[in-house]
Amino acid sequence: ADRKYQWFYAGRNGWWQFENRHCEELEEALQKGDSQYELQVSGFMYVIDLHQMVQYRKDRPGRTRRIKRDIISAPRKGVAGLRDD
Ligand code: V3L
Repeated sequence: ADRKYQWFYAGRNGWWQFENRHCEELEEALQKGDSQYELQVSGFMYVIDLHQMVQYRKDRPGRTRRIKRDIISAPRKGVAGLRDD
């Protein structure tokens, strides 16, 4: 189904969109009312904290990265590390 919102994580000077499958999973977790969701990024488990709106690698919880849910047309650097140009 078409959605109005996408999910983004912070880069150094802008936002990266989560890959599509992750966006769908996060949207589902949000609708279910989950406070946390775990997803796998290149072999590592990441915790997505849907209250604090941060993510962190599960084995390295001290280092957090901001996330946001925003409209699809929000400025982004690219998708999951792949730059738009
Ligand atoms: N999806 C994909 N890759 C991720 C994600 C995610 N949700 N979270 C972390 N990484 P950390 P600039 C990012 C990558 O937080 O120049 C971007 O995608 C993360 O990639 O320390 O700062 C770029 O590829 C990082 O390489 O656990 O904007 C890159 O940073 C690595 O996992 C540089 O982006 C460790 O992140």
